[in-house]
Amino acid sequence: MSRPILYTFNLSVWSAAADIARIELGLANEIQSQQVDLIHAENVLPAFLQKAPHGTLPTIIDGSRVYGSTVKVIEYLVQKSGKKVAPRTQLTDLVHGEGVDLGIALFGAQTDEEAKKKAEGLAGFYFSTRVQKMKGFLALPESAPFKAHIEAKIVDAESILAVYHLKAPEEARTQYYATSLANRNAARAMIYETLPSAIAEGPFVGGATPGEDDFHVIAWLIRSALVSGAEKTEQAAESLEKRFGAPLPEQIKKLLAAWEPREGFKSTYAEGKSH
Ligand SMILES: N[C@@H](CCC(=O)N[C@@H](CS)C(=O)NCC(=O)O)C(=O)O
Repeated sequence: MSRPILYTFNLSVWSAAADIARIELGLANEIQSQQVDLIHAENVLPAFLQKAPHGTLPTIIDGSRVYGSTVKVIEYLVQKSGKKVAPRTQLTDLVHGEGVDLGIALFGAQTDEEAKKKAEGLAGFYFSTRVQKMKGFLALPESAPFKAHIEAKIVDAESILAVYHLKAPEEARTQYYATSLANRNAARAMIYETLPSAIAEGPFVGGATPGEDDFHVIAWLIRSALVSGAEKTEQAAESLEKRFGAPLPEQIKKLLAAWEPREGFKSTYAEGKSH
């Protein structure tokens, strides 16, 4: 029988949670990892959607079974490893919550000026490349069953590009900026209140070693640090403090420090680069 495959992308935040877990749980040989390039919209290729109709990363395919969300993927990895890992709590749902969505954190803007900068930067490149690719996929006969799915993705990406290029109506831009600001405030509350109060003895949420929550939490934290300007993971604490204007809670500093030397963390954030 073929080995299970974990589909991930080395710039995707939720893929990072699964990549870290795969290594930390000792499954490097048991589960193959395969890259799906999100910049080139490979998750919307009909060949991928045939296997994984939800079309998001991470995804695990094991025989006829498809695990199509980060929660399901990590739960699967924990079970597969047979290791004793602290089970996930409500915290996992909280870091996946809409209010602290990392897409909004990364692609958001709070003013016209910021939106224009996004248009010229990686975010603008990301969405325009994807739109171009997805329009190409629509022309493929094998895309027919996925037409509605692909069209909806194009509409989403184009609406963000319209904000970036200040072509969206003022009302839509104001709404986008307000959502981005609310996201920033919710992220602050997560880092300064929710996460520290969920850590008991530490350094991990799960205790002395990472629990199921930890794989989700560390990926969320490193992405939040990247949004704060931390290109390297070692800059995470400093850049979060700068962005939020307050010293980080000790629990968060200790959590970040405890992850740095771990194999799953080092292999996922290769050369110490955040994503
Ligand atoms: N709630 C989902 C979100 C997964 C998700 O949105 N993944 C992103 C990458 S971090 C993705 O696949 N984006 C591409 C897309 O939506 O087209 C989960 O936890 O699995």
